[in-house]
Formats: sequence, C-alpha cells, structure tokens
Amino acid sequence: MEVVHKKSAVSFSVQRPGTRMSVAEFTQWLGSMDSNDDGVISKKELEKAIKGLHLLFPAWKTKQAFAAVDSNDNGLIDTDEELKELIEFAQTNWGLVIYEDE
Ligand SMILES: [Ca+2]
Repeated sequence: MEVVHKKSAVSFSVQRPGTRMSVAEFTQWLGSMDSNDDGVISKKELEKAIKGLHLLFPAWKTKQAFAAVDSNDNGLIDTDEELKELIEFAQTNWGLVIYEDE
C-alpha cells in the first residue's frame, strides 16, 4: 500500500465524530498530523491526530498503538507495513471504520 503524502485539495473534516473514513482519508488524516512533514508519524503526531478525532485517552491510545504496530521499535510509524497495522489497530481498538477505496 502506498502512503499518500500528496497535498491534495480534498477536504476532509477530522471534526466529525462518526469516525468513518476510507484508507485514503485515514492516511491523509495522519499525513495532516505530520507536522514537520518528514513522511513518518511520531508518537506526538499520532497523539495529536487522536485528539483531533476527540477520542478518549489519546496518550494511552498512542502508547498502545505504538506497542502494537511499531514492529521495528523506532518510535515512528515509518513503513507501509506499520501503517497497515495501525489501520487495523485503529479499527479494532478505537472503533474507527476504515474502508478500502474502490
Ligand atoms: Ca517503526
């Protein structure tokens, strides 16, 4: 799977509480939290992203997520595999609905 880092004009509101999004929207959501724009997601950036969705316990969720998906243990979501794991983790543990783009 490709990580989408393109700054497209697609509008995507992180405010909606429905937390239903496509894989593209999810990666875009994460990308929008990539504050230093280095193409990887740090713990701090993920925590900010979770706060943006108004989910409870963002610090704890971030810790759990990294423990589960950061397989090379470098404190960053920096591979496609880790991103894929994060998507699955978010669905299983955070109640997000992330569907494949057609
Ligand atoms: Ca990593």
